[in-house]
Amino acid sequence: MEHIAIDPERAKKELVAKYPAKLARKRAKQIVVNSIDEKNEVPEIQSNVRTSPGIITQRGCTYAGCKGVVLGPTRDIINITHGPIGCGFYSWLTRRNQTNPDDSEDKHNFITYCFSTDMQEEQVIFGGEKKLRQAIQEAYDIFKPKAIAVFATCPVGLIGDDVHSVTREMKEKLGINVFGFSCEGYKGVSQSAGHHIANNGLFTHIIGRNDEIKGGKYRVNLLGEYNIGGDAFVIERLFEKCGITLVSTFSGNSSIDTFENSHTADLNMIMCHRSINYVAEMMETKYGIPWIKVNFIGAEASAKSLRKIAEYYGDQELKDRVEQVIAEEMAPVMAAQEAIRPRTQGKTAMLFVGGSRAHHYQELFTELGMKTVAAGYEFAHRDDYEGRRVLPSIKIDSDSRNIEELEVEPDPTRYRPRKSEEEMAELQAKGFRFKDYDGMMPEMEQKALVIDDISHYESEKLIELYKPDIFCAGIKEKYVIQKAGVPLKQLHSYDYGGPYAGFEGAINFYKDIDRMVNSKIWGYVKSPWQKEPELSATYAWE
Ligand code: CFM
Repeated sequence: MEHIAIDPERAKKELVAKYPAKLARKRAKQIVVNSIDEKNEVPEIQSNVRTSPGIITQRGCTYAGCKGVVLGPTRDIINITHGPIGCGFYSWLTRRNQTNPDDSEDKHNFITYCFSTDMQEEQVIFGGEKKLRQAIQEAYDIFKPKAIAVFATCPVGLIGDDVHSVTREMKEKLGINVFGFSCEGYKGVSQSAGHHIANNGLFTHIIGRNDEIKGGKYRVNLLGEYNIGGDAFVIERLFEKCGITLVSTFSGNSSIDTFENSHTADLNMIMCHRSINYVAEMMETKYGIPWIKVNFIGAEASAKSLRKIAEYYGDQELKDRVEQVIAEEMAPVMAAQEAIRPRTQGKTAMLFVGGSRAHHYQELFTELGMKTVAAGYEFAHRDDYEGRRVLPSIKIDSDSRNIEELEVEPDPTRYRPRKSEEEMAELQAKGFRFKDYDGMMPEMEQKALVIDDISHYESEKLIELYKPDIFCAGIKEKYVIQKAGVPLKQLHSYDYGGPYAGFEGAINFYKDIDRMVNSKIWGYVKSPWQKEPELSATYAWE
């Protein structure tokens, strides 16, 4: 069966045909027809550059990446948004990161609260530091938290409030950990800048404050798993079954206590490379913890990742345990695949989401026998598309230079290589890869379309050209796409569904996708342009 209905080169031309010449030229660098050569290398794609004004982008802001994405899921830090109330309100519980306060002794859970300094005109004119100081004091008096974090929004940067001096002062005064983030929304081209700022803050203010070693023989951290829809709970159960101690997860179902001694783990595993690779890199330099890329989205990928951990430790007991767990978990997965695949085989999918999931979820579609005909990230960098091998050739532009790169040195007393050079070399000789990520494109089909920072207009055009069986994106796209008769699966929030991670998550996903792509309802949807005469207009530049 021919999955790609139209010539992707033609599709690419059509996507940019209506744009003014300069914009069309720019977008053409961000839209690539995939081609993989013998060395597994793929063409260059432009990414992590500013969105052109006038385009309706899927992207969010730097504050969203810092406060919402990386720090948001931690239950016992009080996160205060320093800014007008809207920034706090619209980032309040909009991401489905779940947490289990029963996991810690104090049962603190501040995720359900929305803390903001509610900046008014008066503060914008005369400065907001005084109000921030009061807000920190008030939050402390009411909740007695272990830590308070402050997040700067756009006006804070514009008027020059110094969140760092206020947090330093309050840390001294209250005797708890108080720290700030200069994550003003405009700081970068997307939320990606906010991830980096958050990583720097975690590393500077939290990681390494407690040297106590907890847990058994195999102690690991999971980085870049945010417990959307309960994914982290599934992965935690898996590790437990295998006898692996999860020292900390950054930052799904997490507590500040787990971050503080995360440097005692012996292996860092990265799920979402985009949002947290900086922490892994810095922990390796400072403490000597190696990192590997894993993926717990997809049953096959989950099995592969568990085997990778066992191989890292090289311990037969762990290897046997892992194989036993995989065998147990795989049985119901195979049964579900057998039942559902006849109904999903050969159908097509498109994924446009974030900086990681557009890649990982292709695994689940493959397991359903479905083809990904087009995919792209909102805000990822070239390494997430083309693999880390292109890192040396990425040009650092002024927007990236805006974000601080921390100078990290090996810790004089706590740096401890987890494996000797010989052991590392031996593992590598067997094909084990440290600090590596191949990116999305080498794993996609030849000729699939890869689109960075897709616009609303381009999404609609793609639907028209390809008529995929399912489109994966977020709430901003959902109803526009569904009005065109194509079901949309939200891959940020899971549409109130999930978990989708691990083996049991894979089964949930198969069932949800089966229901969506086989529903007859989409055939009855008439798009507005099918019902009413088309309105047309011309652009001023024509
Ligand atoms: Fe990483 Fe994420 Fe993602 Fe991301 Fe996000 Fe998210 Fe995402 Mo929404 S951290 S890059 S900034 S996997 S919130 S849990 S779903 S866009 S693909």
